[in-house]
Amino acid sequence: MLSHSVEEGPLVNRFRACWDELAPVGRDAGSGGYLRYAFTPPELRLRDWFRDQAAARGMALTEDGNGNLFAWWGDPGTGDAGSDGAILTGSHFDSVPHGGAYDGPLGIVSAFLAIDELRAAGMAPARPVGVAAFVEEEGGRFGVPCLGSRLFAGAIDPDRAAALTDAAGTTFAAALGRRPAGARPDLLGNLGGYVELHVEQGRALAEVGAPVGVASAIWPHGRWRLEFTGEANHAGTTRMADRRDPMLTYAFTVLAANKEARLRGAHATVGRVRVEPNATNAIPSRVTGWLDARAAEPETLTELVAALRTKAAERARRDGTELVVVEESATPPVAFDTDLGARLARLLAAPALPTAAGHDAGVLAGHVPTAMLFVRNPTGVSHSPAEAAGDADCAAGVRALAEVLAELACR
Ligand code: HGY
Ligand code: MN
Ligand code: MN
Ligand code: MN
Repeated sequence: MLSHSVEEGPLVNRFRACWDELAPVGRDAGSGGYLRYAFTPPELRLRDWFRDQAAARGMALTEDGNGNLFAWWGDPGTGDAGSDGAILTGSHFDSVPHGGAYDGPLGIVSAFLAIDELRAAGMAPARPVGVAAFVEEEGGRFGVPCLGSRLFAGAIDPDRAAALTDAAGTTFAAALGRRPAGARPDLLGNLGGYVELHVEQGRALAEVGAPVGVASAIWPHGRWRLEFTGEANHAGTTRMADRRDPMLTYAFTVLAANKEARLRGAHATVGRVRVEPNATNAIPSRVTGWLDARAAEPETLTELVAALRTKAAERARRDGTELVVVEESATPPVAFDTDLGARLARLLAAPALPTAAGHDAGVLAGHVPTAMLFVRNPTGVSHSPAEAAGDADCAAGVRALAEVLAELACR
């Protein structure tokens, strides 16, 4: 059993050395946030870093034809290994625009360092241990979150994924360089569990004074594209009574989303909008907004979105505009494997906490026993340059992940 007394100093220094390598990759000098979109130069650089880390450890590297990378400690078997299957850990490299440094990469760096800790403690894998880098977790380039893990798990049609486009019209298939392979039951069937380490995207651990926590659940959540269509016209010569201005209906809908969410203790955000033709002196022809809505219970989420659609449709009629709502992605409630979660909470003497953030673990949880570890974030802020995690807490996260991998996969 890996001793708890792994000295902070050397492990913190190893973490910091790793972290300093990645810190400049994709960092925006202006905001201090990260621009790491799938298959763009910064993310490709991180993929190279992943391959180098695997090679430096003599770990076999596999790719699944969907853009996901896997590095293996122990021979990655194939076929249905059932509960004795491989244990996978890891996370994602991509970021939201100007996102934080830790959301994603922390899970991958911690996985490699945890394997180093296990090897240094003289351990060997009784079951293959894999490190995953799942592509397009944020949906920041192609619009569907957890795209890589959804493809891997067969949770999205590969043809739909292939045709997704970025702002420049490049398809996912073009960026990937092939039609995505889609579901990989040969790999998935070989997994006996998935444990993802992630920076906490909130302040619960800071408030209870714990460096590491275990996830108990992920709130159901989804994304809806709201297309408001009106009539383009001159901003100066068009009388107010003659307008069919979609910006009005859009603005009303954003305020209504906020109100309806607060009424239900749910979360609703419209953080992304596109205006056409987007001219100061032209009434828009169309305004497209993306709703991100989440709630602790699926019924609450369904009710929130239904109420919003009704209110927005009524307002559209009043404004003489049209509204089309398209669900772009939906994530049902994720209940992590309770036995595994309880086992890890006991093993680590760590608190269990729910999250409203989506993760690749939320996708894998539908297929293999899955758990998540969180590392304290003193600011509690995420999807922002203000996201933070202390080196000592990150080292504690590495140690915790090493304990978990020792417990689940080593002898
Ligand atoms: O959006 C999310 O919840 C996650 O950070 N991708
Ligand atoms: Mn994120
Ligand atoms: Mn993340
Ligand atoms: Mn003019």
